[in-house]
Amino acid sequence: MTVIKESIYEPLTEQTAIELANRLNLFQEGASLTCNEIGDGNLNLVFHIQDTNNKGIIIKQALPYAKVVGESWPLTLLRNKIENEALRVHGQFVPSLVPEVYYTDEELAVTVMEDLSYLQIARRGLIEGKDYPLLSQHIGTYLANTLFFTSDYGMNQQNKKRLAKEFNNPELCKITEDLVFTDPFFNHETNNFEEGLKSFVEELWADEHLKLEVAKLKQKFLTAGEALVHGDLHTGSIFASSTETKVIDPEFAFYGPFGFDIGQFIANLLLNALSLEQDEREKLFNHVEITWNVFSTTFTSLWKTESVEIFSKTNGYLDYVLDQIIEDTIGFAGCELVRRTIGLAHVADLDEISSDDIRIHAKRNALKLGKALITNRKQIRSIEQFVTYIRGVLQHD
Ligand code: SR1
Ligand code: MG
Repeated sequence: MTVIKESIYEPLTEQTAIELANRLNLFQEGASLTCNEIGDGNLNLVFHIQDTNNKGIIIKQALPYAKVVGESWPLTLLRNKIENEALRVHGQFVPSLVPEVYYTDEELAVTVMEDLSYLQIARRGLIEGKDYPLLSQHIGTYLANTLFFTSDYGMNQQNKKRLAKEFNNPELCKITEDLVFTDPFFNHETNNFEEGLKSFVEELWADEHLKLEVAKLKQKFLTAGEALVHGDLHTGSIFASSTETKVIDPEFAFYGPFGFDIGQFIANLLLNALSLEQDEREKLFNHVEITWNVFSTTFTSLWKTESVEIFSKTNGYLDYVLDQIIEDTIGFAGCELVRRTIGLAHVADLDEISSDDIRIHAKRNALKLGKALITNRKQIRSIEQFVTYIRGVLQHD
């Protein structure tokens, strides 16, 4: 006889989230708790629970569908397990840059974690004009450590293969393959853009050279299992203050190319820069430079002191790897710029510009820059050249 195990999964409510918190004894017995559902992302429920002394926790729960679209887009609950595991693995290397996890429940697809509500989502803060002086230094450190130590340079080959299997994440990868690397470059129903962009978008769809370069970047995303990447490292996946940074939400984690997280983060800094006047953009360009410089110097020093790969000492090999990473970073950043402008899941940095003319102008710039980065990535050899190149593309706007 086959026994069919009934799933105990059901979406939490504010009341059942409090009941769960009570069962876990995370507050003093008898504490009076309040709960608000604060999830503003595309996929999950997020409950903020507090006692009367403002001690809090976060309960995050995956929904069995993509919230941004609705129940017509089913989505695996296993992403919650991927997220917990990625927080655990990355947390070994950068404990101060990820949230602490108190409890997980695979069947309920729930993660209970540290309350980060004293910080602000970096995207929102950047839109409000905050500087976050340590953001790029922290993210450069996060990227170098998480990428190096989960790669064949930083870990034993057998362990890496085992980890890569554990982080097989086909459904979430498919979302990125479609939404970042495919749909925006074709006339696809998931795209979403204003009438004022139509002629630019049609030009993009007709550009065979651009499409060939996107195909090469997609191939890299599909096949290069270089390191355990976060997989969705935009500024909405980062909590920040002037002194602290925490990377959250690694549910898209998988073994992918080194340059993917770096490119996504940099693209989201650039999307914020594009929402500003020319003379206000330098602080974002500065964050771009620092991110790369901290990443590459930290990666280099880990390579020199910690590498388990015998060829690491061979002259020219590190430079070859870093050259490849910067080229991929620039290309992936270009795809993310295009996708966040005309694809599914836009960014508030551009969408919240209230003047139609200014918004359309900023979005045209994002498309122009995205296309330029994708097609010219091989010509840009350093981060200084990269930022100079961006200024050049945008100088006549
Ligand atoms: C259907 S999911 C849309 C987007 O939300 C996530 O944050 C990822 O960026 C994904 O591409
Ligand atoms: Mg997310």
